[in-house]
Amino acid sequence: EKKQPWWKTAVVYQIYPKSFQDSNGDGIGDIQGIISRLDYLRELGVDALWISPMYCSPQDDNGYDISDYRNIDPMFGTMEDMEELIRESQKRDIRIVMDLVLNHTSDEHIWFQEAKKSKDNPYHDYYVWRDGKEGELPNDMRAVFGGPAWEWVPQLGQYYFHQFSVKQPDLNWENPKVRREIYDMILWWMEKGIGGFRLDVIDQIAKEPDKKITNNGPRLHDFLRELSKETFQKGELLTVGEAWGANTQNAKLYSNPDGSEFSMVFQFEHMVMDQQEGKDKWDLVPLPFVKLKKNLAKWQTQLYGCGWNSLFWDNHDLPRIVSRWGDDGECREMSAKMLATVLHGMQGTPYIYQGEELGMTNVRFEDISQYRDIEIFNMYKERMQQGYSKSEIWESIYAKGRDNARTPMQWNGSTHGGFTEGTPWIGVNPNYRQINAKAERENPNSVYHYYRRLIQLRKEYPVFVEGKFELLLEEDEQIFAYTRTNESCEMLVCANFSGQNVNCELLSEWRQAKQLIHNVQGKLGEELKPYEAVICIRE
Ligand code: TEU
Ligand code: CA
Repeated sequence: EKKQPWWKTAVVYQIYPKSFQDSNGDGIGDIQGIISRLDYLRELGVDALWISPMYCSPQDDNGYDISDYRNIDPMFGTMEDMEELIRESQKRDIRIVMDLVLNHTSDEHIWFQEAKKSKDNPYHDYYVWRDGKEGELPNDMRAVFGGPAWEWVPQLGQYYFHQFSVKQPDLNWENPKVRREIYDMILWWMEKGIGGFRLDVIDQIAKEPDKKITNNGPRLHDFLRELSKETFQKGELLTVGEAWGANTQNAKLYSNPDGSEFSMVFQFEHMVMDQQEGKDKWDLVPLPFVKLKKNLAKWQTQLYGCGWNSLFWDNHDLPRIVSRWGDDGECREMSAKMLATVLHGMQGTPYIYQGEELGMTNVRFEDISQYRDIEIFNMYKERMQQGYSKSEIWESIYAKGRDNARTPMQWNGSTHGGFTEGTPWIGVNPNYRQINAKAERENPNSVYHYYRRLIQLRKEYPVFVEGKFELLLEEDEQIFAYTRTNESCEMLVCANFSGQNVNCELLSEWRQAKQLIHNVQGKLGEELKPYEAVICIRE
């Protein structure tokens, strides 16, 4: 029998390097900064670090616009620093998962610089071009960050296609030479001892703009199988595709246990539920809680035995979960622990986004100039022109702006939260004096120690990894409860997702069971307190 791949028992921690730890006072997080915090991460107990892109980049989209895949941006350090990070992590049994952006490059990448010189340049066909006339776009497709998806290049009399910013031209995956370049680059990183890859917007590589197809193009899974075979399958890697277009059907291909594509996929069905259907993420509606539970349950049951889930609430594109679906005021600690409990109790590989383990919150800057994200700027401009009210736009930014997740990591109560001795590239959340890693580590009842315990439990009890999932109290408007079961035990995860006391009959059956973790001191009562959460087990 094949032994279980390491990533099935792993917990991954995501680092947004620009905002994690600055080591040289320039206000920007860097590789030496990460190295200096490895002991913290080791203490937390995580097995792998997914680090957002650190390759050379003009930083139009914070590194998701790569100008050289084989070099580290000087802002983050050198290749020697990177190799040191890999070695130092290995010493602590932590693997490095790199972010790979393969759908597009920066317009400053040498391939694009060449490509736009002439139509017969050998690199021209590395990108997606259409003939046309100035002002007459090939079609009306829009870019994710606003504006048309086509950009005119006068000297060629052609448009290039970009699903993201103008400075992120799409690569042409139809061209076998492009694919080969990418495979060689990946193999080169694998030789350096990389433990895995997160593949940015991977469901968008097989675009067919003439048919207005962006994600899930007809050739997508052929491309992915080839990619995997030529690269990942030569190692024991954790690979996770980011796919906003994933559903439970295609997720079984992405995460096929035969290893033909990836280890797992990031899917977002549960992340778009608090927006108006058919509209943008900025168009807010309250979270439909019952729908959320049923959706997560669907992923748990449909992938059981034939796929693998990634479990996450947060990343660098999403608001802070405690502000989003918990209560970042009075019940901040309780609700942060509750959210962690229901997530880490499920089957899959859990991801923790930097600061989530401290219960870090969204930020409310007062002036647009304090923000840094291109997506926020473009939305602000567009919606101002479209006549939205200022207050409506600000509520959207406060609720969903990507900079909520990108303010610096809060290490301690000193100036700028211990993130930098200089001026941070984006402001620190003013609540760093209360919420920071030092305070959390010193307090045994903190969110941080609760996360540590959850991570340990996953290592101690195989039922976390293999147990079958069953949703209980499906229609309940406040309680999120489910069991996980294997041959030797049954485990209950039960949480109050609301700020009210709620009666919970279920608990009487479990009162004698062993409590593995509980965010309230003492025994289980008849009712759950606001955001109370517990995991118990019967062996
Ligand atoms: O994000 C994919 C993506 O589609 C996002 O732009 C998403 O729609 C948006 O953030 C929701 O607000 C990935 C990266 O995670 C993101 O940081 C990059 O900007 C994007 O790809 C382009 O590379
Ligand atoms: Ca720095």
